[in-house]
Amino acid sequence: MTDRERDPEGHPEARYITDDITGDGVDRRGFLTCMAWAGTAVLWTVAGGVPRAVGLGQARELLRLDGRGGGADSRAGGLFFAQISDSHMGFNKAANSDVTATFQEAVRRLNALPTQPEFLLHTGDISHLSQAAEFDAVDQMVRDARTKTGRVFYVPGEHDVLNDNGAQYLQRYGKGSTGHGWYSFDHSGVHFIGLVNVLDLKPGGLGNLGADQLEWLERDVKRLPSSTPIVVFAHVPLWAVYPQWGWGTDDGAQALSYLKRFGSVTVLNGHIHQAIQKIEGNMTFHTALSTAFPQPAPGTAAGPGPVDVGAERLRSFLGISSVRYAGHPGMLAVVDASLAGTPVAVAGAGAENPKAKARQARPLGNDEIGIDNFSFTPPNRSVPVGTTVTWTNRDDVPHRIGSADQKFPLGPTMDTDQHYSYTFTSPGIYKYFCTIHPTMTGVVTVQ
Ligand code: CU1
Repeated sequence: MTDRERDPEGHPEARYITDDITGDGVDRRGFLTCMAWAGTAVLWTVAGGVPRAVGLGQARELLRLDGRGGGADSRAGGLFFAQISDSHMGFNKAANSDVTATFQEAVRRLNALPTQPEFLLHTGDISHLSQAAEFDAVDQMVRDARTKTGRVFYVPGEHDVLNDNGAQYLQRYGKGSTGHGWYSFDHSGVHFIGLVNVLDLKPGGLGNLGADQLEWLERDVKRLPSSTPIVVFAHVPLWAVYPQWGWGTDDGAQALSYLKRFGSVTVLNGHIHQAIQKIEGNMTFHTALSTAFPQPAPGTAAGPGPVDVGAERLRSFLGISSVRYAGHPGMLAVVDASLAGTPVAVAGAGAENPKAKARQARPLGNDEIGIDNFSFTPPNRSVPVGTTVTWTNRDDVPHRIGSADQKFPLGPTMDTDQHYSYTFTSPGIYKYFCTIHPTMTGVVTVQ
């Protein structure tokens, strides 16, 4: 890590990345990695491309979040909506043994907002294991969320398309969408675009949109005047948050290139379970908190994955976002609120998961490959012809073994402590990857 901590405005927790850590040429100056100060939330305003953080007290004044009405809101015909993400219904590990309760709390928080949102966006990982009962539970609970239109707009996360290439997701949530479930709609003069970047993932790659979706996107925005405010939402960040952990989208830059001419573009993502914001020109990028469990700040742990912060602290890591357009050119605001009503917390260095650690400490069998902290232990294995190799998932999230060049059958989705075995009967080099987290790669050499 070459990011240095500095304190731009006297906020001790503010941390900016000042150097380009990934070498992909993306300017990361001003990439804010922590928004954990200023009451329950931080609000950003953008004027002339210069981000300005204001405390919640000022935010209330500025954006009338106190619900007293009038003011900037009605004068400008503003739009207010809320984002919820990564509910992981069905998850029941140490990091959160009751994701139902925290989801219900998120709904209560939404219902307690001083202004009723027009609608909700859910940016994916609705379920943890793509089970029908998990989707049903969220569908049931989300009905209690009060919005002006009663609508919830979804995009899938990788956990929602685990076993069927997204067929079930599409059947449940994809009405009126194109391809694997992408779509756009207009509301209050804002053009919303829901993208799918969790399917057809390539070995060693990141999130993926694919040629069909890119073509559709280019066509979708062609007819719009550049003054149209745009909101793009997708599960995996469309920008390179931390590619080492798969937190980015391979062809995200191409998608964003179609939006460069627009005066106001807001990009909303989930997936990383923490609020990270970046502002680049007319584009604002923002990732949402999860309602289920936190994940570590980029590079502060052996890998991504659920962090057990203890039941007492959990709710300060979880939350919802609300987004408001005040209608002024270039002015927009995303506010994160934790379920605890306290400052949003970030799991930093030293964050760990004792149960996963203990599981991963077990010595591996002779022909066993461990899956620990989103990597293979060991990543390269040589075995004699006829060996049955067994992969064991020792993480708190599901993984799935796929051959990089279709030389052996796709394994099942493995939850914690589940296995996949395959007997290699001819010599060769067998490259494989996790089809859910494609940055995870390994090789079995059969001699
Ligand atoms: Cu994986």
